[in-house]
Amino acid sequence: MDRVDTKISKFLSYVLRHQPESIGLVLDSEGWVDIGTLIKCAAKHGKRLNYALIEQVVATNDKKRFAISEDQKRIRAVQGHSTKLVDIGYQEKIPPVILYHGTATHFLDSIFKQGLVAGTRHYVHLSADQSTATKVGQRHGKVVILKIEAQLMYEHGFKFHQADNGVWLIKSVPVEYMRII
Ligand code: HQG
Repeated sequence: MDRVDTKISKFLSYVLRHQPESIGLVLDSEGWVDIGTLIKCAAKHGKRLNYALIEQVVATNDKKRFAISEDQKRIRAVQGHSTKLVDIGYQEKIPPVILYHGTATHFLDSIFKQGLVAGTRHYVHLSADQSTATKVGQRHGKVVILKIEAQLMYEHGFKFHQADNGVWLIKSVPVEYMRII
């Protein structure tokens, strides 16, 4: 992604995941919004977008954060939401034996008291591989990787989901299923 695309991706993340009301946008409960409406609302708030730019950002986005509907009319963020407007009905999915969570050392005391909690987002995000988890954790400080006993959790009745971009989602992870690598 070039610099312009990164700026657009950040803007789209903000309005499609967190603060749609900041530009007068209404998302449906699955997170979708009409692309024409998005372009109009963005323009009213000084952000010039057009369909081709949006399509390019969706196609080239490094983490495949967004999806365009089959009829090409609507767009949504595939995961990462905090807005209460959205509650995506993710399918349940059987996880691999192990998943990973990248975080920062300064969160560890709290994590080992409470377990992993979703915080402002709707889900705790887990990664299928350690290198992705490292990148996620580095955003917060000195990185530490937690190994999560996903299969065991699944056997114990925890529900796992996977967003279209591969990110694993779960509501929480109790302390007994994690250890530091
Ligand atoms: C931590 C990015 C204290 C948790 C990434 C994390 C990801 C606790 C932070 C996606 C805690 C939340 C999500 C507890 C969890 N006490 N801290 N009990 N439980 N935490 O950004 O997982 O670029 O909301 O470890 O790639 O870092 O936005 O979640 O460090 O996929 O597309 O609280 O965001 O994707 O931070 O990242 P975040 P995350 P995008």
